[in-house]
Amino acid sequence: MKAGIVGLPNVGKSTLFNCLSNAKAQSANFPFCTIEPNIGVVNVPDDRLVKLEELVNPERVLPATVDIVDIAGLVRGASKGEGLGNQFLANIRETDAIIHVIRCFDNDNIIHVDTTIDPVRDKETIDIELQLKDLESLEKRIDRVKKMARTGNKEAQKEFDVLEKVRIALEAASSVRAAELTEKEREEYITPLQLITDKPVLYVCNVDENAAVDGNDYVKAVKEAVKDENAEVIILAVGTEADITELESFEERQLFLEDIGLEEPGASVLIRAAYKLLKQQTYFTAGVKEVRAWTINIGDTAPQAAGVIHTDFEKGFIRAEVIAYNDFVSYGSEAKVKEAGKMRVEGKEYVVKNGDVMHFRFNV
Ligand SMILES: Nc1nc2c(ncn2[C@@H]2O[C@H](COP(=O)(O)OP(=O)(O)OP(=O)(O)O)[C@@H](O)[C@H]2O)c(=O)[nH]1
Ligand SMILES: [Mg+2]
Repeated sequence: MKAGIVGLPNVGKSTLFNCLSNAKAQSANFPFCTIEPNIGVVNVPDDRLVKLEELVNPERVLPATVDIVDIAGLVRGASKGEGLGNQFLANIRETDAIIHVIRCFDNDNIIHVDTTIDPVRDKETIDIELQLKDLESLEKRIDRVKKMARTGNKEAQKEFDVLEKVRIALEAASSVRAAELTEKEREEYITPLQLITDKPVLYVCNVDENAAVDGNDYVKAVKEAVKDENAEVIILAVGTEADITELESFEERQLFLEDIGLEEPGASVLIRAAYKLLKQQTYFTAGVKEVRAWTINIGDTAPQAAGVIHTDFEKGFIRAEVIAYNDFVSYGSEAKVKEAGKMRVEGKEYVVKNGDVMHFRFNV
């Protein structure tokens, strides 16, 4: 699963990328510092994993991960080739969700490509570029479908009608995700096109240290502007958090965070939100060798969940032994859960629940 970071140049995208991932991207105070995309793997922070580690005391712990892609900044005209962002929009098209970074801090020393600080304008600039890019992809498809529809192909006519609806929405500067379509129409005709503004989005307001907890007027304006989008807005002091990640010890980092009024890094909150945005959930395996979080789609069955570990587990699936996370924690160990008769045996149809601790039985 992959999330892509978009935004104007010099708003803190690479700095954010560096807060999230161990891969270090170059970040500097000039527009278009990033040219080649940076790709990093980010651990998804999960308190349940910490708890399971305490209880099981395994040799190692492996968290769930999300891939993050940081691209060049987009500017007005990017969809038509301005700046550098356009050639990298392809990298964004391959992602599953968008993290849109918006500058919400004043600082005369940090160059803004459009001179003044106006987060709502900036957000619209980016939206419009992404929408124009989508329009371009959509029109290519429309051309083809139109020809098929002319020959009397009923299916093509149906598709054409749906595509037209979306084209009109895009031309009215609305994103694809906001277009009024039935789930079936979207799934059948729109999802395969991988349109950028169809992907779920999360807004990150990059603020100064003193606004890290409550935000500021810029954040208020962004929230007001997106209130109908049903999208999450996260406040993050990106520059400060980048400084914090440079500190050596956990204690030092914790002290610094407390100092600015945070219990945990905003970057952790962001990653969890992205994970949720990707409609992912976690189940665990908890053995003495390894406690591990596995990523599955919400709604996946037990064999599908087993398949994430190994395809043989799915093919040869016999049954799953399942302990609800809360039972594992309240009884304290697998043995005690079994004693209490709280371990369930589930078959092929079982839909895995978030936090299930699982063992699979299979034939190879
Ligand atoms: N004051 C302040 N400066 C910041 C903050 N976040 C980033 N910066 C600075 O802004 C400059 C640009 O940051 P980058 O992360 O390189 O920006 P970018 O969005 O990746 O820029 P491009 O790659 O050029 O598109 C750097 O000098 C950062 O140190 C912040 O929250 N506050
Ligand atoms: Mg950058």
